[in-house]
Amino acid sequence: MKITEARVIVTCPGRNFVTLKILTDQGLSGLGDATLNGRELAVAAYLTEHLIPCLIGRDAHQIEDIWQYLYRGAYWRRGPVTMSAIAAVDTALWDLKAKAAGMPLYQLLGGRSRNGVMVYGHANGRDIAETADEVQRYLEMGYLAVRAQTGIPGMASTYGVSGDKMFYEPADASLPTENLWSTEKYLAHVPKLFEVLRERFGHGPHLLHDVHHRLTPIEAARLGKALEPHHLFWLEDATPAENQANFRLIRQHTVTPLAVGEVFNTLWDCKLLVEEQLIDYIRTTVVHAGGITHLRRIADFAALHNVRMGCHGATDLSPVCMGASLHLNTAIPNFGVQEYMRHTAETDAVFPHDYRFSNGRLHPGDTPGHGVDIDEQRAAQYPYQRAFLPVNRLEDGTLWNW
Ligand code: GCO
Ligand code: MG
Repeated sequence: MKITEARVIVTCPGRNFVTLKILTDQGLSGLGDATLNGRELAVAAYLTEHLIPCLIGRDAHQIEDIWQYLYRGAYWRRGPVTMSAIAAVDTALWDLKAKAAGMPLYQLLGGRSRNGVMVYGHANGRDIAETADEVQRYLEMGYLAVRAQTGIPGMASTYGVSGDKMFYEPADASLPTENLWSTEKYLAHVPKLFEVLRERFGHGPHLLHDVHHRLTPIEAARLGKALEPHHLFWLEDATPAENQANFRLIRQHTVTPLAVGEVFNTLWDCKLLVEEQLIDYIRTTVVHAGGITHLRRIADFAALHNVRMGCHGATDLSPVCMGASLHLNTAIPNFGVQEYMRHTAETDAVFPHDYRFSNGRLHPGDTPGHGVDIDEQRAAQYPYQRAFLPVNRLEDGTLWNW
């Protein structure tokens, strides 16, 4: 099955998405997500200028060899732009192989290990009462796991809280907006949120929280300890993880489970975290960590160390990534949970897909491939619009982690 053509489709049905479509001499085509929030055109150019010319004429079945060619062969390794572009090629090739085999992708990855993929939704409110009402709304929709974020008294904005509820979108301006951050106000408030949630909903539902990289290791340890009575499913990105050894300090102080990795691109970014069992869930994704081929390698390595997968699934990862992720999550032994921020109706119409939500779980369909398509005519109606994620400053003006 020879690759005859490949093209990059950039579309903005409410937010930007970059999609790679690979075509073959057998008349089959495959799709891969290449979206990198706020840096979309860098990945599009990497694909168009540097990867697609190397793909034409190759055998689409040689997924591993093509992966190695694009990774080792580039000499310059890793990084979000490179790995998202490689991921798009890899995902499209797995889609093609599964279509050629006439099977849903999870069959090629080892078959079903479970009946559905548990997902968590995002509840957010301006204050604790509003967040608690939002958690209730998710539980009524059948969710088994909910992430809860709340506004902090004395702070104009904080990560994860917005006027939009179901379709929250952080990339909100054509230049980065500037937010202000106070660690002390945040640390004083968040444990109260989970106290209220456990009082109201009991210990049945899984509750999660995302710190979004804003604490130092010792502050993260303090928060983890304060949250212990409320039994979180996980505390996410408690501190930045460029220095993986930072997590040793958090781990020494708390048994609150830890999740990290949505900004990681390769196994090397999480090797120490996994090997030393400093985390419980690894959040790398199909699109940002080198596709199905590399994410499966991360999942297998994690399985050896009792770390489970908890893939990132914000709205800036397209339905193509979600479809592929669901197939992997269906097959691997060490699945934990999948994040699920719902896409808007406009996005769903551009990317028709066969996965379905029921009873707190997403279910991949049985159409051959990963089950997600693109309506190119519809996509063409939504031209690219530059959009940035915000930046964050401490109250004295120091630039901080957003
Ligand atoms: C999450 C994430 C996202 C990111 C976003 C950045 O846990 O869902 O932290 O909301 O902020 O993906 O592009
Ligand atoms: Mg996160």
